[in-house]
Amino acid sequence: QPSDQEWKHVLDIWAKVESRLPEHGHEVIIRLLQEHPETQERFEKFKHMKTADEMKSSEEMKAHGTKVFTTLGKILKQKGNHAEVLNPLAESHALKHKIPVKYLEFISEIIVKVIAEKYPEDFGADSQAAMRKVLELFRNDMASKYKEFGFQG
Ligand code: CLN
Repeated sequence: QPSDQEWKHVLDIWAKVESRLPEHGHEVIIRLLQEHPETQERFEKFKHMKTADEMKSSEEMKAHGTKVFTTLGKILKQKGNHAEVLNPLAESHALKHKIPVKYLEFISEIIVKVIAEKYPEDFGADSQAAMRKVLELFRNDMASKYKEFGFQG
């Protein structure tokens, strides 16, 4: 379990992320689809897109990035007591969207990378490690819900 200090690192950097949440969420989605093209196939509404420029100018993709980051922020702020937000997310990602846990690992790494690029002064090694740990907790809890739903992920 992450310590109080680790949660503080995570929530301090997240407060900065929130100053430009739609932009950062959008960028994470674009980078995910570019670096892991297999993830693009899971999105009916994005799989036809061919170039990064098309993705950058897509308001629909920005809206999706906003949704993802808003939900992630809600989860982080629960400091581990996140079942109420996480359970419905696990259900939709397992049963409806069929998202392997591996893809959650992909997006976690990209989240850390993008934040590190945007806030190099405020997201040092300790904060990065704390964010990785908290995202791992999120994935582990998603994975155990997946099992309950009978999705191997
Ligand atoms: Fe996701 C929809 C939050 C990672 C694929 N995702 C949603 C919705 C979120 C949300 C809120 C709308 C409500 C719902 O369906 O439920 N996603 C998150 C969060 C994370 C996340 C938070 C992790 C930080 N999602 C993922 C990926 C995966 C994926 C691991 C593929 C690559 S990243 N998510 C989807 C898809 C939808 C969705 C396919 C449905 C999109 C649509 O057609 O509207």
